[in-house]
Amino acid sequence: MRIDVVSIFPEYLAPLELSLVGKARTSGLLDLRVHDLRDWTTDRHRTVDDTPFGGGAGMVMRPDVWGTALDDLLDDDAHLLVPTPSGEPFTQRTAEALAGESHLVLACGRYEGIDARVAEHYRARGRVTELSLGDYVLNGGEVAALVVVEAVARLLPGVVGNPESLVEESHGAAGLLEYPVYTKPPVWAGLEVPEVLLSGHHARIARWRRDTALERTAVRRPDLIEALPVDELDKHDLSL
Ligand code: 6GU
Repeated sequence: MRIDVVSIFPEYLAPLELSLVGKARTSGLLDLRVHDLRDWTTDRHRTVDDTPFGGGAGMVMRPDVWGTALDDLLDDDAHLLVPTPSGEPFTQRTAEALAGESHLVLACGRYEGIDARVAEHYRARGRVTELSLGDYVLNGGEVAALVVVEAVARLLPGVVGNPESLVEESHGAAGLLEYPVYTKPPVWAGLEVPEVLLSGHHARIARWRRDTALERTAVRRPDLIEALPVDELDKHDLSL
């Protein structure tokens, strides 16, 4: 997969050299390039923003600079992603869909955002998705780009060493939060690991994990319980 990230703060994307994503890059599984938007400016001050038409606080990113950059980076296969708090929710389902793409281009806005004509223009020419991480405001799209790249890259074949670790996690196919996990020592700070996990009884362990996942999801994310297809609940689930 190829990913291009465009930002006026390319240094913000430095963590993408670390850990799993960094390894995916050096091993050739991921061709990730970070670009400085100001490289596409032509004026002496390398201007990327201006005051909003209609008035109001803050500055808006100019469409002409973004247009030059995106014309260079977008090809017929590319999917343009624009992180913005007014975008559609970015979820594990979004990450799964994006992991099947061959080329993503992430346009990181700052200030009050990017002139709306940029998304409109490229939507008429190819695929464009404006994405939001959640209901809060960040200073720019860079942190969201880190999130999107990491969530997508770990789904690419070969990036996560043991693909089984992708199976039973929160927001996976079960639609539940993950069950709590424990390791050694069996007693820590006076707290014991739940006895069933030491029992070696695989069916009881599976049942306990399902029950705790359901309980925790009901308390923390009742919206996810509401969204569960009733036919995916078994008799024991319904007794909880
Ligand atoms: Cl994608 N961008 C910004 N600037 N703020 C956000 C966001 C994105 N998602 C949640 N808040």
